[in-house]
Amino acid sequence: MNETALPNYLQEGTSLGSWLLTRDHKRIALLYMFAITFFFVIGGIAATFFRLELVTPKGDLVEAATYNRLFSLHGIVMVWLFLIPSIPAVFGNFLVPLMIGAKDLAFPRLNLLSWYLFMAGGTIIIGSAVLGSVDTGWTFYTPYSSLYSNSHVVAAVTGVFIVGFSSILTGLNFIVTIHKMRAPGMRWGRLPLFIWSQYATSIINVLATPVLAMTLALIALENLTDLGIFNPWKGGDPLLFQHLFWFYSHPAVYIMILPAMGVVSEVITCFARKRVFGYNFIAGSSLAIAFIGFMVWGHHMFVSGQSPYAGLVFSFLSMLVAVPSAIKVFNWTTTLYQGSILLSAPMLYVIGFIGLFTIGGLTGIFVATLAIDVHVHDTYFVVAHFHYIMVGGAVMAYFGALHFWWPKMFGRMYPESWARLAAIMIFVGFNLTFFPQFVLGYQGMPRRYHSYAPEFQVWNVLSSAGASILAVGYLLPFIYMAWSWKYAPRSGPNPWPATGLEWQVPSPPSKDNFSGIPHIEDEVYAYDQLFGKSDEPHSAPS
Ligand code: HEM
Ligand SMILES: [Cu+2]
Repeated sequence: MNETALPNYLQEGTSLGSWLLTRDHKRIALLYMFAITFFFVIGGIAATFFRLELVTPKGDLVEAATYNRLFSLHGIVMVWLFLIPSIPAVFGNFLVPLMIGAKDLAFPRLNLLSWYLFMAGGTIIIGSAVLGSVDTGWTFYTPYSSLYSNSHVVAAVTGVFIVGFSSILTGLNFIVTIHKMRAPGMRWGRLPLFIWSQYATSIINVLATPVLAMTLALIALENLTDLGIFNPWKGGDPLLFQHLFWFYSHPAVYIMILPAMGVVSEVITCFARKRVFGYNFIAGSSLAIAFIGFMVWGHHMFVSGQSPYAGLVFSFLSMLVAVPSAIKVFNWTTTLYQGSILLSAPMLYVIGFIGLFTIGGLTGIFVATLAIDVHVHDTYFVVAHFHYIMVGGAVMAYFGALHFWWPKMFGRMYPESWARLAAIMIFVGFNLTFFPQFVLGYQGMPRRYHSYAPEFQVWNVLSSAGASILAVGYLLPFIYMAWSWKYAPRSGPNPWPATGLEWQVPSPPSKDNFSGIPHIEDEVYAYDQLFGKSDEPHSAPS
């Protein structure tokens, strides 16, 4: 059958019902995209307020109590309503079936249920914010969250609890799909690296998220009843909370970064016009990260009163988790070596990712060093570290993915020069916002205060100025992507061109993705076939 004759997935019904009751993984991906974009804006607005507050040392814009609520809202929304779902729920949903040659995910109804759970949890979290929000920070540390906080802790943890089930179900769906629904010839060794990253992420989602759910349920129970799990007066242990929380939340940082790494592997090999270097190592390191990531949670508790011996062990184990990350960075760099590199918009985001993620990872080693962390714990140094990874890394890769697969999702290109401008603004704005925070932290400025000593002002003004550039950088894609949706030129099935099954079907794809069952004969990333180049290390660059 002629595939171009089939209506594409966007044309299969335009009514609201056809969207809200859809079981098509591609439409569910778009539902997630709208939702997380909305939440990204909410998180961004909260950040705008506290960056404005921090322009001057005095607390003149908002009161201390409001400030606490703003950064808590920012953290909760950005972590659970944007970063955790971002790449898996949008691009994982859209691409997993397309990349492995399947018609849909294994459980399409469950997939739709995941989205509804996500929306229900998100609504409760935003509802708790409207009622007055929480002031505990995104980490909900006890005993503050269970004994003293008079904010809406129960509502907020209930929201996060529900959102967690959406992650678990999506993870389960991906694992079964990747095991059971690969097209004939799609061996494990031919899976795109994006699929390997989704697979590793899903394992973490399924194993770690239930621990978070249980912990949050205990917080809610302790708030509502006389339970004494975390309450020291009743024989409970407040530190138990930190153990349980970080047992999920350290692996959770890999839920955010592994999918981003998958995007980087896809984009870099396409725009270097070369087969990715060290396929087995990149795939294996994703699994290694997922595994070792479960053994390092205690590095968040070096100064909590945990035994120094435990601290030593956690410090050592944390160094180990940096190894598979470094393996990836080396392999990506080697992929670039002697490639014919094209600096298109997706590639700019991805190169930005590599630089910023490396800074984030290296400073991770600083904070994982027990003796250093005693000094920089709870300072802006930590804030800078994790933003380099979560914003410089995960958000950068989300935008890279958006620009790379946009033509596939909507069948249209976007204005390339605007897209490059946005990428550069985001890179510059990001560094100006967060690099000063390394200096501030090193100088001893603590995190989570609405006022500070006057000598810290210069770096804070720089940071707020950078945040303004960053905000404009993020706004630009909203505008030109919205424009592109209706007015931009059509893109054709494979605009870059790239290898991979998703690029062999029309853009946008039809509802069932493929008109028959595809049979895979090519090895993965056969860019040397596509561009007629050899993979020899000393071949002349063309
Ligand atoms: C190279 C591997 C990494 C190492 C060795 C590392 C190490 C650490 C350590 C020791 C801390 C605690 C610092 C403190 O509280 O004093 C920390 C904080 C943090 N890291 Fe990393 N990290 C790494 C990668 C990542 C990644 C990939 C992410 C996210 C995608 C991430 C996100 C965070 C977050 C969110 C916090 C702060 C949590 C909070 O207190 O709010 N880190 N990191
Ligand atoms: Cu950690």
